[in-house]
Amino acid sequence: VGVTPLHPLWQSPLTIPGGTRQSPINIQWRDSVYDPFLKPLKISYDPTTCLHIWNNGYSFLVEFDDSADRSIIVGGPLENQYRLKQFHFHWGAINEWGSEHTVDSKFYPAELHLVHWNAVVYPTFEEAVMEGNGLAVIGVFLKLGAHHEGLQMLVDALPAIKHKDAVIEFDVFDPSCLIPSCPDYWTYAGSLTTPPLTESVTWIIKKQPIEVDENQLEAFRMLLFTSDGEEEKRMVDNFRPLQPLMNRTVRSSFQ
Ligand code: BO1
Ligand code: ZN
Repeated sequence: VGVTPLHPLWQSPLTIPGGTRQSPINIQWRDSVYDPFLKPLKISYDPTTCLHIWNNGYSFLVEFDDSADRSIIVGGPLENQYRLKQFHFHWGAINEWGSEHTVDSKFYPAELHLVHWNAVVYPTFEEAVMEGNGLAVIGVFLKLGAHHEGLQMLVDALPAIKHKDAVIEFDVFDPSCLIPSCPDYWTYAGSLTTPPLTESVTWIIKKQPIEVDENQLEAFRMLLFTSDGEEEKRMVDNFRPLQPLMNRTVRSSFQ
């Protein structure tokens, strides 16, 4: 009685013993260090590698065919090219919070994660997840503002995947429409923000947020954590708490 039940995903450990590069973090703008050697991030996505959209009981994921180098990123802080595997979002019950990362302790109402893996060095995504340079995730903040035409393509699909484990075909989508035009980013060495929480992620956090409207955020909040037939629980507040920076530097691509 009076105890918040733990989401099934978090029945595995909440922390990694001895973890030194956990995510998410607060990005303190004044403490980030401009690195003039950081290259611009080059994004090249093939819209036909998009496969489907599904409710995995924690977020909604749009997954891509990653069997070849068709949707890739290169440059930025990365030494190799990385392949797009999936993207998903984290969001709050209300507009005052919902993002995983914060900037100067400010939360945004939602955050997009585009998850890529290092197929130059590792044979599979599962192997890349275990290695320090295995993954690269682009983070994009969502703020309240204008209607987002590209996001609406996804929003229109959400009623069909309201329940956990629902999946529908979604075979053409170019996620570059969700990435802000400003090239500026922060980068740091971190981890996955859900179990297995492995310290395998080069985070690339875009400085400029994208604007979405209230109806679009409300559509996210209509999704359910629960399967068809279970007592309905709204999918909201699916973000991990902030983690200590420890002995890390956040670098910026801009002055
Ligand atoms: S995140 O971007 O740090 N929020 C994040 C967190 C967890 C995963 C990915 C990104 N987990 C991985 C699992 C794999 C699974 C894949 C699904 O997501 O470790 O087992 O195949 O795309
Ligand atoms: Zn995420």
